[in-house]
Amino acid sequence: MALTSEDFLPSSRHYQELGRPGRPASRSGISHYIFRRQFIASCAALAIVSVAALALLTLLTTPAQLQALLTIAPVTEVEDAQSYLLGPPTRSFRENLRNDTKYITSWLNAGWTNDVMTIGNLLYLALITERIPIIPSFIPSHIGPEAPPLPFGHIFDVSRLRKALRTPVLEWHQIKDANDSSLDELGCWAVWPVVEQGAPPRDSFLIPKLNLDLSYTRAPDWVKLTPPGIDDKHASLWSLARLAYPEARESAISQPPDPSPQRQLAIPPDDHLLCYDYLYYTAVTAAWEWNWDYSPVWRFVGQHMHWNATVEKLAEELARRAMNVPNGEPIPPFISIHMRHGDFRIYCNEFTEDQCFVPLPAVAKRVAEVQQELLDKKGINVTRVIMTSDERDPNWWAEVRSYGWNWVDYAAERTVETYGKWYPVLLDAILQSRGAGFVGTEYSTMSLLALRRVQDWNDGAVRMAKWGRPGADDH
Ligand SMILES: Nc1nc2c(ncn2[C@@H]2O[C@H](COP(=O)(O)OP(=O)(O)O)[C@@H](O)[C@H]2O)c(=O)[nH]1
Ligand SMILES: *[C@@H]1O[C@H](CO)[C@@H](O)[C@H](O)[C@H]1NC(C)=O
Ligand SMILES: *[C@@H]1O[C@H](CO)[C@@H](O)[C@H](O)[C@H]1NC(C)=O
Ligand SMILES: *[C@@H]1O[C@H](CO)[C@@H](O)[C@H](O)[C@H]1NC(C)=O
Ligand SMILES: *[C@@H]1O[C@H](CO)[C@@H](O)[C@H](O)[C@H]1NC(C)=O
Repeated sequence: MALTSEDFLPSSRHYQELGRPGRPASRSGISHYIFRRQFIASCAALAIVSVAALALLTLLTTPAQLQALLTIAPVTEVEDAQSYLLGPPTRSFRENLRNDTKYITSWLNAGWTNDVMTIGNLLYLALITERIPIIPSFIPSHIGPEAPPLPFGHIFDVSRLRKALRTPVLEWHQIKDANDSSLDELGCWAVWPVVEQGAPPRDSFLIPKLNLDLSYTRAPDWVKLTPPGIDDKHASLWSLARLAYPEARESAISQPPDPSPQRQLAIPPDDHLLCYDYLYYTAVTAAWEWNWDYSPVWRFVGQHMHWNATVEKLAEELARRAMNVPNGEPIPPFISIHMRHGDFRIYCNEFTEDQCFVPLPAVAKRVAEVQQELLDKKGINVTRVIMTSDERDPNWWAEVRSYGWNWVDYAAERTVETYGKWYPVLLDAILQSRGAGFVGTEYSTMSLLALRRVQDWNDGAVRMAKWGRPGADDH
């Protein structure tokens, strides 16, 4: 979801030291996890001793016998998410939580990329609070409300993420059966009323979908990232983490909880399943932190959120067809572009769209810069270009064609009919991330994440084009 214009202005204030999330190490499910790791390590040690013993046996056995003995499956890390729950999805989420494990969750309420970042923030908070994250499904906003919720693991590779973060990662649909559910009451912290003065707790379509009756307690004022009086909506992730521990929690519960909308229950914030209304506007050191390469959430979480291989394969097929690359031939390196139009029109003020959005000649200039940088730094001559955009005007796309650039024609591919309404945006995000270079649209988080991915995953050359008035990108 688009932000208001002033939301775009990054704050230059840095109030806290840069934090590093500790390796999870506590009682609760994470120690359970570590216990399992130690157990596995012991097994591995045992296996090594056994192999050594086997080496001695070589003197006594035939090569064929030895071969058979050595091809026993290797010891691998246990990654069964279910072991952090009591079983398959239950009617009430509480029936499924382990009593020796602490969890953390939050909700979503924006465009898809904003929601991806919110989940990144939630995972970072899970690391620094030593709790097991329960990730909500994505809910549609820009793509139409009739699209079903999209599970996180459908688009991201959860098992790879879990290994990189060294912590279990759970999803709501694994815990509560959305088809056969009972109303669950839950006490949560309300952060939004603190940072957005006077606002109610941030709502989310997820609440009715998960059949929850939430009672909110206003978080203390000290969760705000910047001092009172500074107009900024961000909460500090490390301050929010304080609420996960008894001492800060005790003193923070000063106000009575608001009654829940359905059963009118006033419930203090849950400590078993810690929950916050909304974590999009959060940061460690400074507002709009994902804008910079040092972003702690990007470094410790976001960069490990790789694509689900099934969807990534589909994106590769589409890229191949878009660039007319025959099957069997490798996909040549390309420069990806994201030109964000759509609801960004509301920021154009008195300017017409032609005057406001990045004109294609300016985009072409950025593409040429990226090409030159790739040639200088890596000695590769990247001539292929793939455009992605939410623009629907066929005249604009015809102009794109005149530059010799390609794009995926989702209508011709019948992508929505075959895979559903989520897929064009998911596939476009994957295509953007696969560029050897990338040109994005300033202030778009979809562009921002593509930039981070191309920079860090592909060691690519990246540019953001400016817009909002005639000549905005002149340089
Ligand atoms: N398929 C497709 N959808 C887009 C594109 N750009 C924007 N959208 C849609 O508009 C939404 C924008 O919201 P968000 O992802 O939060 O990014 P932001 O608003 O640009 O910061 C996306 O999630 C898509 O639904 C694009 O290039 N391709
Ligand atoms: C925790 O749950 C286990 C079963 O899952 C049960 O045996 C045990 O009594 C419970 N402990 C507490 C303190 O409730
Ligand atoms: C990718 O998503 C599919 C569902 O489309 C799922 O079955 C599969 O397990 C996921 N793969 C990974 C590695 O998460
Ligand atoms: C819920 O119902 C839908 C459609 O009937 C089905 O596809 C889905 O697998 C069900 N989910 C669970 C958790 O049983
Ligand atoms: C890059 O490739 C294009 C098309 O093949 C060619 O016209 C151009 O001269 C090449 N540039 C360099 C620097 O090699």
